[in-house]
Amino acid sequence: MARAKYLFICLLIQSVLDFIYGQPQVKFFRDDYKYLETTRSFYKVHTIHRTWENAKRKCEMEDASLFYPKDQKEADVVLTYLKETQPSYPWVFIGISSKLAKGVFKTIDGLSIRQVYNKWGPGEPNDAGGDEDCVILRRDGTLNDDKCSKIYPFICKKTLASLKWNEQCNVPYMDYKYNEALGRCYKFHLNPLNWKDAFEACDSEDAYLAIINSQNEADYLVNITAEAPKDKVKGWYLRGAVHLGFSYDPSENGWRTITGETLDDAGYSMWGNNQPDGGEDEQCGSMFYNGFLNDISCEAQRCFFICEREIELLNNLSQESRK
Ligand SMILES: *[C@@H]1O[C@H](CO)[C@@H](O)[C@H](O)[C@H]1NC(C)=O
Ligand SMILES: *[C@@H]1O[C@H](CO)[C@@H](O)[C@H](O)[C@H]1NC(C)=O
Ligand SMILES: [Ca+2]
Ligand SMILES: [Ca+2]
Ligand SMILES: [Ca+2]
Repeated sequence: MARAKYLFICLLIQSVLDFIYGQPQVKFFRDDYKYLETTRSFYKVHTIHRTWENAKRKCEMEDASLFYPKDQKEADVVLTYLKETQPSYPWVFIGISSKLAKGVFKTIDGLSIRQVYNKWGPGEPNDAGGDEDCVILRRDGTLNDDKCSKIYPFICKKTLASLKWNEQCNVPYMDYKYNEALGRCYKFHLNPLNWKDAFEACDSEDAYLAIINSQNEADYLVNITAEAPKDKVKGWYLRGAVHLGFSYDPSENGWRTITGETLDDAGYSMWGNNQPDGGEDEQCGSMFYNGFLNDISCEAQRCFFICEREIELLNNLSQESRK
């Protein structure tokens, strides 16, 4: 009896450890990426067309890379996926170019095209007009060199093997930081977006636009806002506020968190001077860098934002293992 109990506890601890340390087995990268078992990788078809260079950069921003097929098998499964999701796309940019040396086609990670999938279409590459340095993959599986400045759809790829698991926060992103006092993880996003896009960005990371539930949490958000290297981010965006997870709900005639609570019930409702002041033009929520709340436009203003994530599941498991 004692032995059986001992065995049971060992098994329980083992399964908890497997769960905690075996995280890369959890085949999750982001909500908007599709996992394909054949190649043990995640893919996202980007529907906003971009130049080759911008496509490459966009994938890097998502902690992924511009897709190119490594071999026939990968070309087949990804084209099948593309045709399922975007039946009308004739081709996509892929991560192969001859931008560095004319006529020498290399993958974005420096391999010669001969080491990967290199099934050119008839007569290609032809460097038409002397200006075709970026490669597209057509629906029929053939490659063509085309102008890098054209704007086409593209696919980003993340391999399961390259996925790093943030064990404290139980997410595959190392830039979520755990705050012990609050028992939560946060990420300060340094790419300015409007409120709606910021909401989506947090959601795709299995998190949500941060909700302030206490003065402590407000203080912490002010701290991470102060520490973020904001000055390095150039360009046009609204400085001085970060998007948070609340907005005006006309049906309730009041402000609600994205989980549906009033600000008072959530635990923090310190508005800035004269805020909210925007009326119908400002029906989404933000925080001034000093911690006071501000109403802000849902679409017109881009600014930084903070995502918050609970790590309930891991906490529950570690409580189990202590029993
Ligand atoms: C914020 O930073 C200050 C100064 O570094 C520190 O004393 C305080 O404990 C921090 N507050 C929170 C909630 O992290
Ligand atoms: C974790 O535990 C809390 C209460 O202890 C419970 O409300 C919650 O549903 C649990 N979460 C999961 C994912 O099991
Ligand atoms: Ca061509
Ligand atoms: Ca919170
Ligand atoms: Ca305002």
